[in-house]
Parts: sequence; structure tokens; C-alpha cells
Amino acid sequence: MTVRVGVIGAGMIGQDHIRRLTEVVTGATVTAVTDIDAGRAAEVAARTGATALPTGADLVASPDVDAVLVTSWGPTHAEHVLNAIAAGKPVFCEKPLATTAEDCLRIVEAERAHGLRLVQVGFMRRFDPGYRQMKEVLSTGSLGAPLIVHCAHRNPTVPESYHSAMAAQDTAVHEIDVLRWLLDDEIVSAQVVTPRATSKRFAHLKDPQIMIFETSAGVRIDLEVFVNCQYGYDIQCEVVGEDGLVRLPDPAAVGIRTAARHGTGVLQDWKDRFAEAFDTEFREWVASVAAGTQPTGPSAWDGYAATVITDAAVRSLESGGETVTTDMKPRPAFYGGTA
Ligand code: INS
Repeated sequence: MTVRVGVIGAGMIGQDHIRRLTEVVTGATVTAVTDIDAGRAAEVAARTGATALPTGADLVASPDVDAVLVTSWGPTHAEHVLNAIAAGKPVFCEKPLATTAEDCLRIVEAERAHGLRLVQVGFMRRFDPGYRQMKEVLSTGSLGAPLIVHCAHRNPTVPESYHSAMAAQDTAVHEIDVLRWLLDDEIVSAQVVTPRATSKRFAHLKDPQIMIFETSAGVRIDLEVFVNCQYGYDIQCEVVGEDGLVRLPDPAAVGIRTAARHGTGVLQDWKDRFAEAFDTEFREWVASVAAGTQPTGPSAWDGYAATVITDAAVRSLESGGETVTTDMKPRPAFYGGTA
């Protein structure tokens, strides 16, 4: 079966995913597109051979759409995901699942009431080969219990519209998701402190930020978020256990020796750094929709947890560095918990 996907939001990431679904992944076709900018929807639809529809609700209801991809502006995600659940259609939602914990919980409740998982959230790092290898090593137990995690998340620059809370909401959220999954543990508190600010930032932005998370097992995670580091897009992660450590590999790159120096290039763009992860994420999602099975990627619960934890980090930043306990509901059995 070819999965007919309808795409809500034809901006940069939406267009990248449309390309992926039409050119990279087999078994999917994009049949409908909508965007807040009708002209852009029409233009992208024409290029893709899809139909442009006026609204997200029209797209979800369309008989030509088997599954929905939400890549619109974050505050609109909840409405589209809830519509898809009401229609009983699988829905892939780019992060964030919703911008408030309350809206995430509405989605969780709607999905539980439906009785089967329909929602997958676009946390793509779980599909990156490096993180997957780390997970394999950690699950053998050969490193003993994990104790500490050191991470860095660096972007070369960010636009003026990027504000201080986005360091948690838009950037650190990737580590928050991937570390919950890697450690198979929950984050229970967040603290954000700000070192000397770089002069290479817009004046309103606190950059860099150091985030410290604690998990329920007592693991401490330190994460440097530095979004104007200038030199490249650089993601580091090292898990220290009782008997050794495991480190995320840098992307493969040729070594160059010239002019009395040797080195390798550093990628500049997150879309390149995680290209393979995005491809695998969509291959697996399309395969699950085609097979009529529930998605195995990040769930609505993971989307809720990420929002609760980023809220705690933002509250810490705004308080000047207090440790803030996360305000998370117990995990329901439907999502693998005990509640
Ligand atoms: C982007 C994206 C990237 C992250 C950036 C963020 O939206 O999620 O993966 O590195 O900091 O602004």
C-alpha cells in the first residue's frame, strides 16, 4: 500500500519532509498540502503533484489523506493533532507536540480514549545511527549504571527572533528527549545558569546557557547550549557509567592535511547533521502506517514530558538559576508506565 500523506505547513521543514517523502522514502506519496500562506501551499502542491487545500481541518478530513504530517507553526500543532485523532488517522507532528503541557495532556487523553497510538512526535535523534549505537551499548549493561552525562548543543548562529526561552524549548528539547530514551529514565528537575554572555549574540539573548538536569535514578546531566558558537553545528554527548563511558561519534568526515595543519570539516547545518536520522525516522513511520501497526517512535507522552521539562528549564532561567522540580503526571500504562 502507498501511504497518502497530507502535509499541514509548507515552510522550510515541511518542504524538506515533502522532498523526503517523495524522493527518499518508498511507499509514500504526498497528496495534499495546506499552509497559512495559500500562495505557498499552491506553489508547493503544484511542484509535488498534490492538491492545495484551504485549511488543516479540510486536509485531515480529505478522503485522499491516509496520514497527516504537521509541520506548521508550533502553537497550531495541538489543534491539527487533535483533529487527526478524532478522524482516527495516524499523525506525525514535528516538535513541539504542543506549546503548553495542558494541550499535550489533551492530546494524550484523546489518544488514550481512541485506544491505539496514532501520534508520533518528530524527535529525530532517536533515529540517528550514533545515538542508536550508544543505546545498544548502554542496554548491554557493560558500562554499569550510568552516573553522569555531559552534552553540548552548539549552533553557529541564530536569527534575532530566537529568544532566551528557546534555548530550552527549541534547542535543548532534543537532548531532553534523546536522554530520557537513552537512559530509560525520567528527568525530575532542571536548573539553568548563565555564564558570561558571548558578544556575538543579539543583545536580548542569554547565550550560552548551562542546563543541569537530574533523573529519577539520580543521574546528573550537564548540557551546554551555545547557539552563537560561530564555528559550526556541533552535537556532543558522553554518558559516564560505573565501568566506562560511551560517546556520540562525530559525523564521518575525511581528514585533510594541508598548509602545515590537519583536520576535518565541521558541519554547519542541523538538517545535514541529522539528515540520515530524518530519513530513517520517516522510513520507519511510513512502514508502520502502511502495515497498520502503531508507531514505535516518540509518543504523545514523550511530547508531553518534553514540554513539562522544558517548562521547568524556562522557569529556572527566569528565576535566575533556581532548581525547578518538573511537574509531571504519572505515566499511564497505555504509554508503558504504571499509572
Ligand atoms: C532548531 C532545530 C535544531 C537545533 C536548533 C533549533 O529548531 O531543532 O536541531 O539545533 O537549535 O533552533
